[in-house]
Amino acid sequence: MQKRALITGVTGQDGSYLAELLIAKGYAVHGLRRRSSTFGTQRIEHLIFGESPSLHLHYGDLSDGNGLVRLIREIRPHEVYNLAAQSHVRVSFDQPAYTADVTAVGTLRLLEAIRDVQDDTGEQIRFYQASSSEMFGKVVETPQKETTPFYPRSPYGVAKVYGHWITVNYRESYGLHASCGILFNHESPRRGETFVTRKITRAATRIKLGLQDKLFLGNLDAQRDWGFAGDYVEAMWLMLQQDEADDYVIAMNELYSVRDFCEQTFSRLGMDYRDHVEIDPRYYRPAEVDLLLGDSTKARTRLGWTPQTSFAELVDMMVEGDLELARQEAVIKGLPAGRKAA
Ligand code: NAP
Ligand code: F7E
Repeated sequence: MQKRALITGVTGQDGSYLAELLIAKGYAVHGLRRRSSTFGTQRIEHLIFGESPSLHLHYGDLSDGNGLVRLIREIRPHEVYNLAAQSHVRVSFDQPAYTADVTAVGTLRLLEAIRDVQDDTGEQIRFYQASSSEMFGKVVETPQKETTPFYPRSPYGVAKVYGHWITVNYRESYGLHASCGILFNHESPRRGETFVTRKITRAATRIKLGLQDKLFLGNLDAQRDWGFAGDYVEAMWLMLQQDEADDYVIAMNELYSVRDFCEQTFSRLGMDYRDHVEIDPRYYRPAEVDLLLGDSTKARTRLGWTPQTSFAELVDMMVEGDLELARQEAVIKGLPAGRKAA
């Protein structure tokens, strides 16, 4: 029998990689999309157009609980992956109530919908919650693992703690097969352009081709454990294939600073980041997360999860992707594309 999966946040970075993975595994994949005045489906166009579209999109929103119930009743998924969120930490300080409604209470609405439909049909629906290393915030131990206490430092982090614990609570209260992946930062050429890694690779490649001069950043000393999103969605799927639901840290177990990321990106393009990067205090956060370093031993031993992409390969992949975008932009602008390329 063909398995059916529902992905919320399918138009986002992780949603696009997870949809590809599940389609490759033979699933019928359904995705929740928000209505917007533009298409917003750039990351998944290859899956929804063409001769045999393999991804089925449905309008919906995590703020609309009744809509979620209707959708789950209609699709009757075997697996639900909750990737939708207001996912930007800096923006969560500007929109704290909205972030709480979508990222925290949205998770509750989805769990309630699953519980209702599962009770009615008697068919198990397995659930994945996109928890985050941001929950560790002002870390109380290093590296961070599943047992490390949470100390969130942003409205986003607080909302994710709620989403995490309500998922654990529904597992323990109602026996739902509900697992949380506590994922550390993961990036790709599809990463949103306002997250720091993509902001850096986008700007550095545009600077290389003469499309801009400067890159304005905030705290260069922040340290993160960065992996490749394509590797991390495999862990999400593995969690839902286990007999018992559980929570897992997913990380590379390696630490780099924002400055390191700048240094590596600009040097690949034959440049020195110090000639182009300037500090703009607007990008500082009211409360910063200085250091996140994961310990993913549990996922590696119990799930057999092994990331395939190194930090250097990740940077290369993102630089390549953005160099191509910059070249296209240079052509449109009539600039001698690639003139300055190494
Ligand atoms: P992303 O690129 O920002 O994607 C977020 C997705 O959520 C988008 O599809 C977005 O739709 C959708 N969304 C936002 N508000 C919604 C709403 N009210 N109702 C329905 N959908 C809504 O995020 P990502 O990097 O793929 O991350 C996926 C999930 O993992 C998120 O929950 C994030 O918080 C979490 N996470 C991410 C990381 C990371 O490093 N990437 C680490 C840990 C946890 P639009 O396309 O219409 O905006
Ligand atoms: O910032 C510093 C910034 O926005 C990383 C989300 O996917 O991962 C992500 O959250 C660091 C921070 O990611 C700029 O202060 C410096 O210390 O790329 P980011 P994040 O805040 O770690 C977690 C795990 C998630 O769950 C989230 O959904 O970089 N930084 N200068 C900057 N950050 C940004 N965005 N822009 C700058 O100019």
